[in-house]
Amino acid sequence: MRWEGFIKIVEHKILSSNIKQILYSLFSSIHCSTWICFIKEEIFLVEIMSEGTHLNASGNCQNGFNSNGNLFKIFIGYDSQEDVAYEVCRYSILKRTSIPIEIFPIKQCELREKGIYWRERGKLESTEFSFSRFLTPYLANYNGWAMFVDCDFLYLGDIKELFDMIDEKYAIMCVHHDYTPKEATKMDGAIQTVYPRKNWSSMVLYNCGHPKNRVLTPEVVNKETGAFLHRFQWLEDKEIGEIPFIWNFLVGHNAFVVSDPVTYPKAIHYTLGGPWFEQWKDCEFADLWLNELEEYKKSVEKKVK
Ligand SMILES: [Mn+2]
Repeated sequence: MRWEGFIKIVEHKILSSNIKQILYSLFSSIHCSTWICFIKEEIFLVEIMSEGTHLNASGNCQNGFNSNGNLFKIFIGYDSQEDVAYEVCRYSILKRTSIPIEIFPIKQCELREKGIYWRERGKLESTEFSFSRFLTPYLANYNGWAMFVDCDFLYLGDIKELFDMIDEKYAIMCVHHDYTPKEATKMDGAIQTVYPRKNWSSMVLYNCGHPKNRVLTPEVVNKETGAFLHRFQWLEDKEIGEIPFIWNFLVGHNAFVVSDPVTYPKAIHYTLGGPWFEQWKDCEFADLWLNELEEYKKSVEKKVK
């Protein structure tokens, strides 16, 4: 069979994991620029392009495939209080990605059932994924690069741009906020704490295969302090790469300067609470999130029909 030109099939099919594995190994072995999105057992987008392949700056990632041949995994922190935020965040990523990705929610109840997560929820934990997020390298089998992101994000940019920034010399990469929140409380009254590297852990590219990240075993994630984990104390400063702030644009903290278009967010982070909460329905960039919600709802209706 010969693929020519540009074929774009938008499909929504349930695949068994066997078929998924076969398809995946086929495409990855012939190294054509075939872009597939698998979400769990669903394949819903296939794009085949004849144009050349892409190498990122470090030269080891092709067409969004990790150097280990796996798809780029994205873990989104899931909170049962903010289910709709998760859905819209996921939708906003999938809609704009031009590389193959897999998205998984980090659900505390599932991790508890599997015996991977057992720590008691502390008073200072404002979400269900406050600590479970640090299981990202473990959940990715300490293999390749994977991203963690909070559910209170709205993506306006293509994940490929983030993926292309990956630099193998780092153990993790994230936005280095210089951030002291002015607000005493966040969302529905949870206490806001202030600490160095606040908000750095809300969106992180993890080099899961980096030896230093082996530290993040379930045992460590379940017992270590918030300071150790959120400040990345298992790493040296030089092992933490930097990503431009527009990829973790903090509503209420970062500013878009009209005269400077590069300050426009690629990923909006509604860190104080987003429009899915009544009290934040008029916050900055609320309209963008609400529009995305409408689009997401329509896409669900279409699937049902
Ligand atoms: Mn957040």
